[in-house]
Amino acid sequence: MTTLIPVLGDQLSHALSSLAGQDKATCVILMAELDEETSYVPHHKSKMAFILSAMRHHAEDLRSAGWTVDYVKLTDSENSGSFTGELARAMERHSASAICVTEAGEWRVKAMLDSWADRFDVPVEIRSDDRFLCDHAEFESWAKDRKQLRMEYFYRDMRRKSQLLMDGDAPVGGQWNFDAENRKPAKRDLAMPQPLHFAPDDITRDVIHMVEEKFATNMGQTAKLGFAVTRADALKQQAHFLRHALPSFGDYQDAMLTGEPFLWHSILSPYINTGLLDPLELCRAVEEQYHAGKVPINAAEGFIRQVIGWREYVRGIYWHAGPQYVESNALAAERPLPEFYWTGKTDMHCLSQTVDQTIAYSYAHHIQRLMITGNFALLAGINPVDVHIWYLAVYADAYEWVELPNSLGMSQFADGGMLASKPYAASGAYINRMSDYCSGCAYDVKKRTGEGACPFNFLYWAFLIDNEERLSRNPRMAMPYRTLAGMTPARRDEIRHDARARRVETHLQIARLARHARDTRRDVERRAP
Ligand code: FAD
Ligand code: DLZ
Ligand code: SF4
Repeated sequence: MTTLIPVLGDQLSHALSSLAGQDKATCVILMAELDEETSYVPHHKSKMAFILSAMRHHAEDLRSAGWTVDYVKLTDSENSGSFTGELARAMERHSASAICVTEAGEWRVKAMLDSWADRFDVPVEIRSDDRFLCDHAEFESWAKDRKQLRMEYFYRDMRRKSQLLMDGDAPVGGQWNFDAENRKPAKRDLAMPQPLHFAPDDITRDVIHMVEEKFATNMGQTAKLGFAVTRADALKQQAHFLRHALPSFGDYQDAMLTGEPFLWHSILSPYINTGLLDPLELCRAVEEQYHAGKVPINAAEGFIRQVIGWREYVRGIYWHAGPQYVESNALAAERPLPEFYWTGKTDMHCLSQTVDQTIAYSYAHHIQRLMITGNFALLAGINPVDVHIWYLAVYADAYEWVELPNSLGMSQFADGGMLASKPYAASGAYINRMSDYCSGCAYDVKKRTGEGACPFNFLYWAFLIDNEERLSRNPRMAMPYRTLAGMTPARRDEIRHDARARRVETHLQIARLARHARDTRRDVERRAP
């Protein structure tokens, strides 16, 4: 009587629900590197190397803990390339009489898991993923009968539920949210923390070699790969963050600086999302730092809000919205993604900085993703599916459940406001306020139109003009639409003219890799459940 337990690449937790209460003597854990997973989008090389190496290390950890692990490598000649195919082969190898698995993190894989009960003639148990504070039923009951789903109210419930930073029924510090204090621009500082760099061991070197060989044309440089690939090392980065970066995390959460990809961010999302770190354990450690007087409330609350607020909320939205969420395109944006998203070759300094560091590290922090690459795509009217595929491919922490609501919902407003109350659209003035990018740019951030004007400026106003019908009644857009109303028709024409010219240029930059993204999109659509 053998129970087969498939463990997916984002389920690298010892406390995974499918392992709970199992008898190690009668179970075999199945882990598999799969063509299907390495190719559903053109993943960044570092993202792939990180996940595959973390999987191999986790398999070793599980063996050390007494589990039997059957591990199939990408290069194994019999590898069928799919979860279902590998499960079928393993069922035979082990004469398994039952399957137990933790639910999948996305619709595509959920459909696969749901098909197993019919496909295999043994009982299939799918357990819920208890690494989240809020399960599907709880989110549905929170969302039910609400006219608007807003993160802030959801977050307060999660604070009450977890009792993080609570004083009885009241929030510690007398406020739920200290975000207003978290918008300071940063200055270069010699004492700026840098994340730990973990040198590749033999396992990681093998994986890097395979990735470089098999995925030579994918984006990225594995040479700079410094991610932790074990829980032990991820815990070191967690401790390093708590000590060195968390105290200023709040103040500089929205800041951007040339040549500084990490600032005071945690760089923990790849570890949280694969399961190497436990989000609640991390939040309790952050709370402890606050109670020990080592970090201010705006840092502790700001960080905890990202994790039990935003992270849980976007997951709730992903499952609530259903598999067709990916097709939303409320602003009817249809232009393809410019090539510079893959190469970094653009004279817009904010964009080249963000894309270059993405190529180097498979990392950009939230405001770079939202207000630089996301904002540009929004203003330029790029098709949200192309944008989604890009974000899913390029970041080491990207899985559809967390990436899609952030890119399609938060940054592109393609869901028409299900997730965000207004589009995160901004002109160059915002970027200039929050970064030092503009001083090293070919464009003039103060110029709105004409030769040398910052493209974010005329694209911003053109975006408002183009979407007037859809957005002008949104109370949160009242201010910019009042300004627009004060513009003469000639001024509007000038803005439109510049935006059109820039979009023609954008079109000319579309090339091979953007086509690849479109092909991948078709592939994703074809395989959608
Ligand atoms: P920190 O700034 O240190 O924040 C701490 C933690 O809070 C993060 O590790 C993460 O777990 C959580 N967090 C913060 N903001 C969010 C958010 N909006 N949604 C979910 N969790 C959040 N995050 C992903 O984990 N995977 C993605 O694929 C992803 N795609 C994104 C795409 C776009 C367009 C945008 C705007 C945001 C996206 N985010 C995504 C959210 C956020 O940008 C990253 O979580 C964050 O940059 C990770 O870096 P960090 O660990 O240094 O985060
Ligand atoms: C992202 C990823 C990659 C690149 N490769 C694998 C893999 O080879 N095997 C695997 O089990 N998981 C991989 N993953 C993570 C999966 O895509 C993730 O577990 C699913 O999206 C389920 O949510
Ligand atoms: Fe970006 Fe415009 Fe500033 Fe250049 S001037 S860095 S394009 S915001």
